[in-house]
Amino acid sequence: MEFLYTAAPFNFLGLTKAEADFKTAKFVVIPVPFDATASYRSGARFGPAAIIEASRQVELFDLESKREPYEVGIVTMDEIAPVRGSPEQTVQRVKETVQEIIKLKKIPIILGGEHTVALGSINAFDKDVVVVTIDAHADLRNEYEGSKVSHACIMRRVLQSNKKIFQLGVRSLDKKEFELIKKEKNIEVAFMQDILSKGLKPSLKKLAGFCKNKRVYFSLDIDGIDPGDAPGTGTPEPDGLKYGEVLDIMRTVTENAKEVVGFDVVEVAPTNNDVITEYMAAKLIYKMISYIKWK
Ligand SMILES: [Mn+2]
Repeated sequence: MEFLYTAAPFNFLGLTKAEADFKTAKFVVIPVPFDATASYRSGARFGPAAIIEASRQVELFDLESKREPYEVGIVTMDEIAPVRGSPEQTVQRVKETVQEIIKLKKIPIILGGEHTVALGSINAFDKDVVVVTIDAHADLRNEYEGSKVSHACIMRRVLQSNKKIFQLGVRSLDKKEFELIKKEKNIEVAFMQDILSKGLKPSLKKLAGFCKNKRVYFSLDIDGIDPGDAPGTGTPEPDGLKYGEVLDIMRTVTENAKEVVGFDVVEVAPTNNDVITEYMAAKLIYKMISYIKWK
């Protein structure tokens, strides 16, 4: 039964049972509170709950589309239990869950958690799916702190699974990663220094070509955004993208892709001082849902 005086339910957007029905939902939000390999400030395990809490404050009416995108059907799953101390097993759990979701022809939305969890989601798809990622870091190390399944290695693992990658906003990487980018044909990078000097437009043009008629998976590491605008993250690199530029990127992806098969928002590590980052993450997820629905 429904009681009087209850607040919005604790799910993405605070939807009622009738509004968030698994059977009819097109989008499935999958929280993965995992941050075992964080190398600087940890706390991404608190990201999913903070994003869900913030999402309950997001206005359901979207001024850009003049519609209420939640009507497409969005349901939030219970959190995936991470295997603490085993990124490999955690990644496997995410992969198996996402495989079930895509069998049902629904679109998974992963809430991280550290970037490693996105590997499970990406691995659930065949190699024809291409990956677009926003990130301050290249994440192309072969190994980091003794592990091959670490937040610093995830795009290297994606590359090894023969998927093509387009990265935007990269401004921190080591020499080997830089050299790999130069010689590897399956990876294209819009470095932040080029975006700052030439504007975003030339990169959007390349991105449009990359996505054209492809099935695309989109991975948003929140640290790709300027840390002045999104301070709640583990490795805040200066001089990042603006919120509006991320919207431009998401529009370019959805307008050119044949289909967006899934996406994630990772590396939100809430601070004790503000709710800016988790609220921005919640809004970006809702905007992405809207773009996919009405592309
Ligand atoms: Mn990053």
